[in-house]
Amino acid sequence: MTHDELKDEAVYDRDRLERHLWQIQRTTGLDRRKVLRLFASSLAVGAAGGMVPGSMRQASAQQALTPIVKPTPSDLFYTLGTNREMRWEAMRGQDYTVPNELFFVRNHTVTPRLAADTWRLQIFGSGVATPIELTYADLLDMESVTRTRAIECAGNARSFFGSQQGTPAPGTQWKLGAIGVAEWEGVPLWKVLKKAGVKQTAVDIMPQGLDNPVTGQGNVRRPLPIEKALDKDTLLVFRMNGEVLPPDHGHPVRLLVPGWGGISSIKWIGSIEVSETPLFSPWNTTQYRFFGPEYAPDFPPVTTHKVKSALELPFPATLQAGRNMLTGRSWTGSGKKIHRVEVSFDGGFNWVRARTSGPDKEQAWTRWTVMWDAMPGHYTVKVRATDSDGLVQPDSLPFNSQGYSFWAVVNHPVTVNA
Ligand SMILES: Nc1nc2c(c(=O)[nH]1)N[C@H]1C(S)=C(S)[C@@H](COP(=O)(O)O)O[C@H]1N2
Ligand SMILES: [Mo]
Repeated sequence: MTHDELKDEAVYDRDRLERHLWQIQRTTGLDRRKVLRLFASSLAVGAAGGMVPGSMRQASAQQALTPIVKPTPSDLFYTLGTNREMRWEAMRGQDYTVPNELFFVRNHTVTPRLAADTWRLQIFGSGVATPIELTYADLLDMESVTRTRAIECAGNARSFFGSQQGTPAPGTQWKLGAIGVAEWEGVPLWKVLKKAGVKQTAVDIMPQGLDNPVTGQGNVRRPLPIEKALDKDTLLVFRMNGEVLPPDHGHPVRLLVPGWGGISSIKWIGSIEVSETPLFSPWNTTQYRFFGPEYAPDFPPVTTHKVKSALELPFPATLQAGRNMLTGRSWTGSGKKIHRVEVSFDGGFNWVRARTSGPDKEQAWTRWTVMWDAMPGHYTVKVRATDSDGLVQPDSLPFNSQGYSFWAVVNHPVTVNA
């Protein structure tokens, strides 16, 4: 790195830090001094007395301690191995989208540091007329579109297979925070595939990441049927919420496959094979399929999400008795809209309608509120959404051995104090 690049990098980190601090202030209502102190203690870089790391040296010291580049303080995230789960209580009072600072991170290995100017995207295989290589500048020269869409991990809410149904599934024990909605800017993938002369006979594509290979499995890569690859909303993304795509979310370029399990949205994309014959990787054979006696015998692969809801409260939560305005969000991957949201404060006996408001964008989510006049005691609060296809969140789900797509009603424990 040259001196100037180092300086840019430091400035970039400082900018991010500023925005991050501002976000924490906003979500917690703490004053700046308290936020700084909290932040310094969460960094563990030995920056004594609430100092903010502003130099490159400190930024890299932090990186050595964590495989994730952005700060992920424990009041905004749960740490789950190489991943970070968004705490839903941090979404209360936020706008429609999740700020980049708060967006969950799901890494199979570690976040790679890739430079945009040396990045290349290779497109090749029996399904294209001519292999091509694209630079970052080539991509930015093409006409881009902006879409507000969710990315949700297929394993989101997996922990409830264990805690609610008594059948724990191995894997990251997410609660409901492995989802985020952002405004993504990118070039529709079909336009890039067209440049390579994608054939009528192509059946699958295989996008592959440039992050470190997973032991025994190679680079992260998951085949996608050509129909979904050519969908007008499947994008090669280079901006997220108006910022350059951050390192942890795929810098310089990632795929966005709306409505599908997050694994399809390959980060740090480096190549795409296009094939006239079906493609396979561990991510569509031994993983990301529904293995279980109550699923079809061919063990269907994970594709579109079902309908889900989350309360913007700590899990478990404590409230004061009296009138409480509860807030939350519901979303659907397979339907177009959220049709209805109902909440039960008595374990599912009586249900009241929540009031939805604001946008309800396709393959994103809708916000809602519900007033609860709460008496002291211990409660299980349940939220149940119905989407525009009439799909209703069930009370329980058939088990699948890898714990994908838990979309049943979640029992949210709430204590109300006098
Ligand atoms: N190259 C690469 N792409 C990847 C992953 C990965 O580890 N490496 N994780 C996938 C999974 S399982 C999910 S849920 C999403 C998470 O995206 P995010 O970290 O931006 O939230 O990225 C997907 N794309
Ligand atoms: Mo995922």
